[in-house]
Amino acid sequence: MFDFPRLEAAMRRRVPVDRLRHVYGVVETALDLARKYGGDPDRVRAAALMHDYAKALPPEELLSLGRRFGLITDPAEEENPELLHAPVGAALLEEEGLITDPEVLSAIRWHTTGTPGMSHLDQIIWLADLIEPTRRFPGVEEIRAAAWKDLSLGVLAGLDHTLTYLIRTGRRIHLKTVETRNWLLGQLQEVGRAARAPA
Ligand code: DGI
Ligand code: FE
Ligand code: FE
Repeated sequence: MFDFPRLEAAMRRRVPVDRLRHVYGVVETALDLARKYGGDPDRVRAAALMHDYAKALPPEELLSLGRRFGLITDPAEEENPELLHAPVGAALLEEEGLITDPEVLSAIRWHTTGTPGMSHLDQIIWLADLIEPTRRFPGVEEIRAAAWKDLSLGVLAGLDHTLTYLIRTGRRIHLKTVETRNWLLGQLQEVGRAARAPA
């Protein structure tokens, strides 16, 4: 279903070697998560391998491609065009005929902000991107621990970390990041998997 040698060659053309180390970390972690929580290994591998396809594009090019594909949805993208590497990457992969599978394209498209209603595969890729072995930042161990307890609790811990980081560093928050966090919190509270601490 996926031509992996062709996909790897396309990644090597577009993405520098240090970023490829992260990419292969995401592949391994995403496959580990899929072994624990389920998921089609070929789709998981394809989405993980290609998720940062547009990461090396300069900001002006991300913005112009974002405009061409109609992917600008939030002022945060003008302030930080790097946010567009996820949806632009998915659009380029589709246009170039490298990935046609809608589930894989969705996981790539939403791998930075998430989206309310994100699928199981979307969640595996979002989380693997944050916790793969080369990621080292304060708090990553807590997110890893949550990830191996419960996939969605891991994503929630990751979103909380990202939101806290964005506030601490004075950045604009993309509306999708907030919407995804609130959606996931609602889902988890509904089934009693997330508890609300007293104020
Ligand atoms: O591409 P990666 O570095 O592997 O990881 P990623 O696709 O998750 O991108 C991470 C970057 O995205 C990081 O610099 C924080 C930024 N980011 C994520 N959510 C938001 C955001 N930046 C802004 N301004 N607003 C967001 O909501
Ligand atoms: Fe990324
Ligand atoms: Fe990444």
